[in-house]
Amino acid sequence: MGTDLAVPPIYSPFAEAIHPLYRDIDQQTALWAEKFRIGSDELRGRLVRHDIGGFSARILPEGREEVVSLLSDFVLWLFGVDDGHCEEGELGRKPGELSGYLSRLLRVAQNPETPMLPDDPLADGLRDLRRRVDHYGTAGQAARWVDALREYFFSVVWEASHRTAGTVPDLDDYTLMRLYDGATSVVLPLLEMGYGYELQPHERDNTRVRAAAELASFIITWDNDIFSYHKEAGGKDEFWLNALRVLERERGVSSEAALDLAISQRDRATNLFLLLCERLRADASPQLKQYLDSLGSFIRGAQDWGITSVRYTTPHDPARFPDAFRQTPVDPSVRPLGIAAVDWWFELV
Ligand code: 3E9
Ligand code: MG
Ligand code: MG
Ligand code: MG
Ligand code: MG
Ligand code: MG
Repeated sequence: MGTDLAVPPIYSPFAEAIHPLYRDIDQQTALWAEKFRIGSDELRGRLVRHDIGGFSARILPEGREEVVSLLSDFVLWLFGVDDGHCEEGELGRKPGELSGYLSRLLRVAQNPETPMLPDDPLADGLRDLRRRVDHYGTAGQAARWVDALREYFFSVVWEASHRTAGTVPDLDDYTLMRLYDGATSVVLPLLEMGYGYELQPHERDNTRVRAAAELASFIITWDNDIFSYHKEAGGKDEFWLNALRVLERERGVSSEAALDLAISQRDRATNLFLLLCERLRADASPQLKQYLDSLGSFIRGAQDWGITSVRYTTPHDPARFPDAFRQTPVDPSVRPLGIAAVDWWFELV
């Protein structure tokens, strides 16, 4: 059974929006998962009920339908890796073998024609995803996508080493790992492809733009840790990583107090994100403005999906969730988080 921790309404200044074809997209993703036989039959049966199509339709509410569909299939594929191999599978406790398998998958993403991993459903699904990334994106965006997959894979190997040793990282390490192991950075190239533009490298790699993207990852994964706490604390596995659990251990506090701390941290990150975006918009290209809007849609989409998907509400053992969001932060400050890896964000404004 999950915990009884009650999650209060959290602060979201972003508008709710969803692509009108969300139902079709969700159904197509179920067919795609079946065609490629992603995950075990049991895992796939669960994943296709999680409204991943609705999640993707919220991330790209006015995006090109084919790219929303590509994103939806890709997110399901990511859960095939994250649930299927890392959190619920044997490789999650064998970091060396996991890194070998993920390196082979990465080669398939990079060179889909490579005759590696024959008859591996995740590899076959990845070949299909790569073909569509090539079709809807540029060569540069495809390369960014492969690079982002590498950083996600690298972080889940780190996670697997903690799982193997049964150790919970400190807040500094957890925050750094979480920027990547929530698979948020792999979605970023699809934000561009969804609206058919390509950011110039000097825009995308600008320190403040990168900070805005990292802040979005932080907010999305901290919110996920808040909304998935019930599922994760109640799961079969004794080992699970979550910001609340890290805070409970590091500060020696109750889960209620850890929730308050996590909310203060994600509020401060949200305040800073808004401030940074406002300053960036002052002299941004239309493409950069769209990108910043998409980061907001990604944050809001993850929030709406987080409080509604049965993945997190777990109707057989209901999580105590809010049914709406707050218009004002509980913590209105932009005080640095005191987390070594990310405090530089707060020096940018
Ligand atoms: C998220 O962390 C794991 C990713 C692989 C999920 C795929 C989702 C995205 C790419 C979009 C980002 C969305 C998030 C972080 C929800 P975790 O804690 O293992 O996810 P879980 O659903 O199990 O709580
Ligand atoms: Mg579904
Ligand atoms: Mg995970
Ligand atoms: Mg998980
Ligand atoms: Mg192309
Ligand atoms: Mg989670």
